[in-house]
Amino acid sequence: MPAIVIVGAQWGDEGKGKATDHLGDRVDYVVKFNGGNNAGHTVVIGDEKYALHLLPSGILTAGCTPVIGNGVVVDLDVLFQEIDGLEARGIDTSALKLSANAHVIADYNRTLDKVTERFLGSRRIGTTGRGIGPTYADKMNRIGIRVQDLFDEKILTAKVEGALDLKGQVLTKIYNRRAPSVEQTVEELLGHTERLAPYVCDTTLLLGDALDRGETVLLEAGQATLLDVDHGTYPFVTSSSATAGGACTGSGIPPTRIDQVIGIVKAYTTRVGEGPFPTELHDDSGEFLRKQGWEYGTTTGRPRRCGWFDTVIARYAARINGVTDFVLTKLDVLTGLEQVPVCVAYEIDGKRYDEMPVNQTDFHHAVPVYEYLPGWWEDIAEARSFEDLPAAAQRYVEYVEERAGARISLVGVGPARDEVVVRH
Ligand code: 2SA
Ligand code: GDP
Ligand code: MG
Repeated sequence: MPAIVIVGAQWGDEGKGKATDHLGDRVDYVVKFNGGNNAGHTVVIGDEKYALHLLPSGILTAGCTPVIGNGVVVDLDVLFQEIDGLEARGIDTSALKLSANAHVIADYNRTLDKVTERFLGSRRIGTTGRGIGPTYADKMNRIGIRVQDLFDEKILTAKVEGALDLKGQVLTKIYNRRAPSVEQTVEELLGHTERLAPYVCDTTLLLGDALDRGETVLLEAGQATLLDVDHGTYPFVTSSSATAGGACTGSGIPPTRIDQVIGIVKAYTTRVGEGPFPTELHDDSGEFLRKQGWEYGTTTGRPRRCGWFDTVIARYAARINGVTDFVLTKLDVLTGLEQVPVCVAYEIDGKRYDEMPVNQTDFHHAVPVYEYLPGWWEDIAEARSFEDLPAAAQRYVEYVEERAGARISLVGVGPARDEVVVRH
């Protein structure tokens, strides 16, 4: 099994961390290929709960090499805080590898992220405020700072000067904020160089060689399909490529080497931040899902918006990512409902849509068309085979599978590592 991609198939927080961890002992490398410390992946091992932001979930599996790919934006303070936090809990992080081409989140970009959101007011995106968008904008604008720049003070100074020429003006003249000096920024970044050195390498070469030896590489997406900068609900998206295509550009692994794409879907839907969400619930049912599923941001603690499962979105994600298998998580959260609505299509201005409308404005007006499936009351946390699930829960899984466009290989019935039903 050369290279496997894991992607979020909704708006994030589907349980990618747990799915990656589940595959952990069967893979040799786990690669984070997009995003940064906006991500929050939770892994529960026994009584221990880990919330990972910048480090790939594979860091928790002994013998697996965790890799931060070129497509990631790295906050160096957060990187070392996370490493120190895990080391203090007895996790060996020394195998970590970091791409020399990954971009670094500078202080001014964290500030810009926050002030831009305030400036946008009602048009805000609802970002995590971690400086992600401005750092990717610098990358595209060719004024970004890369990890390798930290090893040459002259180059670093020239790059920071170039970036601050532009961004310092924006901060002071538009947002009325104090811009940091070039010296201050350079000094702050250089402060990390010595500790950073052992981790930095050409990760494309490392991964290419590993694949040539027949080793298995798991590429783990941050965020999700509907938050992808190209395929998501733009502009209410993150600023990176969170879909399977992004796994190639963000790691340097070519498409021809990828042979499995696993889409993670939650048994219902959540979204954090602004933007359209057709099946969102504003009533007691939404509160029920938030409470039962403990739907609060892993990074910011924000309450997540909750709604029913949307098969239109699942089909879209299957198509955009070439999903070969779905993992359906949090089925246990639906226990105790009389009936479970599933969105099968949208009605937009009197017309039925079975696929995502191309026009974003239409998507904002989409009214879900629901089918209602019978619910179940039995506790399913102990189920380990499909037959252990109550008939209504089995029906729910099969119904979603029929409409989502790929088989459901694994079903999550609780947060812990072993709380899964393996189907294929
Ligand atoms: P950003 O900060 O520029 O990436 O924000 C842009 C949009 O992307 C959304 N986004 C996320 N959505 C779900 N989960 C994310 N990670 C954390 C989690 C979020 C948290 O695991 O819970 O703790 O709040 C994540 N990261 C980015 C974001 O909400 C914006 O809509
Ligand atoms: P990610 O960003 O996709 O990795 O997801 P998050 O970690 O942000 O959010 C998923 C949450 O659901 C975490 O708190 C997980 O521990 C939890 N979780 C994952 N799978 C299951 C499941 O099958 N059942 C339940 N009850 N919780 C789950
Ligand atoms: Mg998350």
